[in-house]
Amino acid sequence: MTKAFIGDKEYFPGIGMIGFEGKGSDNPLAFKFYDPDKIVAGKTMRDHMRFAIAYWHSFCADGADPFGRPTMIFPWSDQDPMTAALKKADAAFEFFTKIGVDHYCFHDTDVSPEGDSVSEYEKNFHQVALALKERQDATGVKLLWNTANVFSNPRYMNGAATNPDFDVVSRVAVQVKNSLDVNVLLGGENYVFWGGREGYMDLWNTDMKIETENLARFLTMARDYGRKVGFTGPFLIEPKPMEPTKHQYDYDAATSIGFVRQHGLEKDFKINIESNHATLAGHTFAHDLQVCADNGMLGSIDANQGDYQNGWDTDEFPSNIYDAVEAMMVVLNSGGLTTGGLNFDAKLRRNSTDAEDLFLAHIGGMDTFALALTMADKIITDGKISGMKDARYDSFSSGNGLAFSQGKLSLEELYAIGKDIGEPAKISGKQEKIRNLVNQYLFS
Ligand code: XLS
Ligand code: NI
Ligand code: NI
Repeated sequence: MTKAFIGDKEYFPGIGMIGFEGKGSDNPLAFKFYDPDKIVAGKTMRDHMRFAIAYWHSFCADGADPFGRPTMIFPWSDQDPMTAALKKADAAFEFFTKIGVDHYCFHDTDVSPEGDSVSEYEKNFHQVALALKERQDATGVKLLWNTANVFSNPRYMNGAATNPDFDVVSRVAVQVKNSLDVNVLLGGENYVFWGGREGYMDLWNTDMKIETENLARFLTMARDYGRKVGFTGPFLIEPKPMEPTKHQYDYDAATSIGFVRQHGLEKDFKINIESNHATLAGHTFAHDLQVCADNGMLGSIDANQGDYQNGWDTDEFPSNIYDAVEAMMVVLNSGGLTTGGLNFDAKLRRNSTDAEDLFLAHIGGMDTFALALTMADKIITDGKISGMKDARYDSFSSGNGLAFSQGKLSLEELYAIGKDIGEPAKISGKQEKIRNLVNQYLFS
């Protein structure tokens, strides 16, 4: 592409390509830590991060909240919904290019008008998909994942694949089949299921067994169809414990992995961890990532952060370095993201209304993770902390401990050893020492 925008109109005038200027720069529209071609731990920063932009937050969320009307007037809006969709696509690809991110993610209804009938929905979606393909080809930007929005339309008020009404379940298939077709057309690297209404508001009117079995059946059908039409990447489940429903079936990483295994889907499914969903479930971001990594199920990441005071899914842009360092430790230690990426599932605050705010928000998020990558690499390479952690488990690498970990001891044998040992020596966990070391790595 010779110019930084598509079509005839520039939607972010006055903002050029965002470059790396280093930590001494006082230019707000430049990266301080994200240097895309810099090699860290054997790969470029760009390849480690695989950053993606979330279409829904960046180009659809207009600042409205339950207490107030939209605050953002988009220059790509238009009376005609299809014209608006194409203008929005131009604005989106201009943004991807200027911010220098290689991937994006979308729901069907973010990119294309739903229309008044199934056939209109399909016609619109496929027309927009071809337009997206053209823009992908022109810019080199790729689809990290897409998904179907089966939670906003009123027809999904009682659930999507878990709806008690079969007619609604069949309508979910309309959106998911089309979304898989479009994924294949656009070369999507993953396909996501977020169960935004797959749960319940009240157990008194809910048959959990039927609902969860229907969900598993639906996911199996989607897997089979995806494979049939040539989708080779992983299907991703994105856990979230609640909101919009009181209880969502894909509660957290451990629950979702158990569900996937229970239904024999573990070869095709992995998990997409969103930081703010992990914290909503009462975990840390790193906890849910580690659960996935330990199970070989870490698919992709929705990078954002919540508010520590209210805990909701506030979807803020990530700026917390400690959380990001812990996350990047898990990513690096588990061999890195392969088909996944770091998708900024984050939105501007309602009162962030300048055109440059979308750039500033992403620059901050990208710099946070770039800095975190560098720090995590330093901590891992130095090895002090992992040495201390490993030493805590030394007793399982020889003698009776080794026999135990190899499954060679019966309870009676373990009992005899315990009886012989009597009172074990006290061994400090050294938590404070390790935390102090972390600060030394981060700030010296
Ligand atoms: C909402 C979810 C959603 C998914 C995609 O909380 O994070 O945005 O990522 O449907
Ligand atoms: Ni998400
Ligand atoms: Ni979310």
